[in-house]
Amino acid sequence: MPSHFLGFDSSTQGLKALVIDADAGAIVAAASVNFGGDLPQYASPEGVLANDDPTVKHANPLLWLEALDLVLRRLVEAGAPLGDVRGIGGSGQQHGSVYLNDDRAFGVFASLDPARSLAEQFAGVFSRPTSPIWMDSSTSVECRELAAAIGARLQADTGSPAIERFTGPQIRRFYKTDPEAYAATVRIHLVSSFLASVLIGGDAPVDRGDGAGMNLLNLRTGTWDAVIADATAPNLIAKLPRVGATGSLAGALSPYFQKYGLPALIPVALWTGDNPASLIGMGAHRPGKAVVSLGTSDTVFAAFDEFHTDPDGYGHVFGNPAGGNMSLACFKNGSLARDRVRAEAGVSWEFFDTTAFDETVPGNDGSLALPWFEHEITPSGRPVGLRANFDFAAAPPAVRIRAAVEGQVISRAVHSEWVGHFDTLRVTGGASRSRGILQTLADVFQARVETIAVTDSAALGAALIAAHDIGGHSFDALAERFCPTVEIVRPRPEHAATYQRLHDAVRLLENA
Ligand code: XUL
Repeated sequence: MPSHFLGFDSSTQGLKALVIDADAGAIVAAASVNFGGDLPQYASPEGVLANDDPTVKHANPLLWLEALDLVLRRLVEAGAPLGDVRGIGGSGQQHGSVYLNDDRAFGVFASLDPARSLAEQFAGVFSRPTSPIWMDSSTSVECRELAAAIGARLQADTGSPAIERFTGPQIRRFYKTDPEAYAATVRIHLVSSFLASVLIGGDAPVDRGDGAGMNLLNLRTGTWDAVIADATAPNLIAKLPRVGATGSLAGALSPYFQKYGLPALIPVALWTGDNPASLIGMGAHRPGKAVVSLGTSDTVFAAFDEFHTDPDGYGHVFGNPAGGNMSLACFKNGSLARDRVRAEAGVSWEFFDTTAFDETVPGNDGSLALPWFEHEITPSGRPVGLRANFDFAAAPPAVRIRAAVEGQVISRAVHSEWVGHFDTLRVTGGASRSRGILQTLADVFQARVETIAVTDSAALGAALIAAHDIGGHSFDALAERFCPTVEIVRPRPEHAATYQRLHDAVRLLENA
C-alpha cells in the first residue's frame, strides 16, 4: 500500500502543495498558486493588500481559500495520486490571524457544499474582513501596553517579549479600534489553524509550534495564559481555539474535498507555522543542527530542548513539531542588502567567491559593515543606513563586500549565541549558492555547513509531519530519506579566534 501524504504551505505570496511517498523518500507530485499572478482579482500582488499606512499589512482570507481550491485542482490536472493519500499536513505564514463572526461561521465549516467554491461559502463569515499578517508593524502602542501590564514574564513564559507582528498585540489593536466587531467575534484562528479547520470542516486546535508566535501561549504550561489574555483583550480565551498537543490530529477530512478524489475522512494533522515546518523539512529536528535561510530576510532557527529565552529579547522560542522547542531569529536586511552592497561595488558574487576571498583575509583586519537599508528587527529600533567601522566608501570593492558579508554573518552568530552551540548549519536560500558565503558561515559559527537539495522546505516539512503523526514514520528516517546532504563546507579552526573577537565589534557597531 502506497505511503502517500499531502503537505500544504500557505505562505505570504502563494500556496504550495506536495504529495510525498514516505517509504520511497520521493516527492511524487507538486503544484502551486501564486497569489498575485494567479488570483489578480484580490489586488494583492505580493499577497498583501495596499494600505495608506505603510505599517499596516493585511491580507484577504478569501484569497487563501480560493488558492486552496485552485491548488487542489492543479494537483488533479497534474495527475497527482490523490486517491492514495493517507493523511494531510500543513503550514501557514506565522502570526497572521483570522476572525470569525458568529455561529454562522461554525455552520459553514460543518456543511461545506462541494458544488460551490470555498471562497463563495466563507464570504461574510469574517468579523474582521481582512487578516493582519506577519509583515504588519502597526501595533507598537499595544506592545508597550502589554509590556507594561505583564513585564518580564511575557517573554519568560511565552518565549518572546511583546512583538508588533505577533497575534496578541494585533488582537488588542482590533479590540481597541473596533470594539463592536471584536465583541461579535466568536473565534480567532491563526492562518494555520484556520486552514486546518477548513480541511476538517470544524474547529481545529492551534499547535504549540505556531501558537508560540502569539504572545498568548504559556510555553511552560502548554496552554493559553489567562492573565496575559485578559491584558490583551476582554473575554479573549473564549475566542481562541484549543491548543493541541504536539503530534495530535486536527480531525478527519471534510467530505467537501472528495471532489478532488481525496479519500473520505482521512486524518488531518495539526497545521503548524512555516518556520516550524521548515525545521522538519530541512531535516533539522534534532538539537545541534541550525538552519540558516538566506532569503529576502535571513532567518536562523534551530531545535533546542531546554526552555530558555534570548536575554537580548530579539530571538523567539517556538514549538518544535518533533517535540521540545525551536529558536528563531529574523534579520530583515538579508539578500537585498547583500546584493545592493555587491552591485554598488560593481562586482559579481563570483568576484566575492574568488578574488575578494584571495585579496582579503578572514576578519577583514577588523573592518566590518552592517548594511541596514531597511529598519532592522534584530536588533530593532535602530536608524536605517549602512553602518561601518571604517571609511567604507573609500575602500576597495573586495574589502567592502567582505565587510558586509562578515558583518551580517557575525551578527547572525551573535544573536544565536543564547541558543547554544551548533555542530552543523544547514543552509538554504539563494545566497547558499555562494561558496564564499558558505565558507564564512562555517568559519564564523565554527560549524560544518551543509547544503541540501530541498527547495520547498515548509511544504515538505508539512508532508513529513503528516507522515510522522499519521503514518508513524520516524523523523530521523524521514530526514535521511528526504533531506540528504548535497555539499559540505568545513570550518577552518585557525580562524575561530579572529571571528570570536569580532563579536564585540559587531555589537558595538549595532549600538553605535
Ligand atoms: C517568523 C515570521 C516569518 C513568517 C513568514 O517569525 O514572522 O518568518 O512566518 O511566513
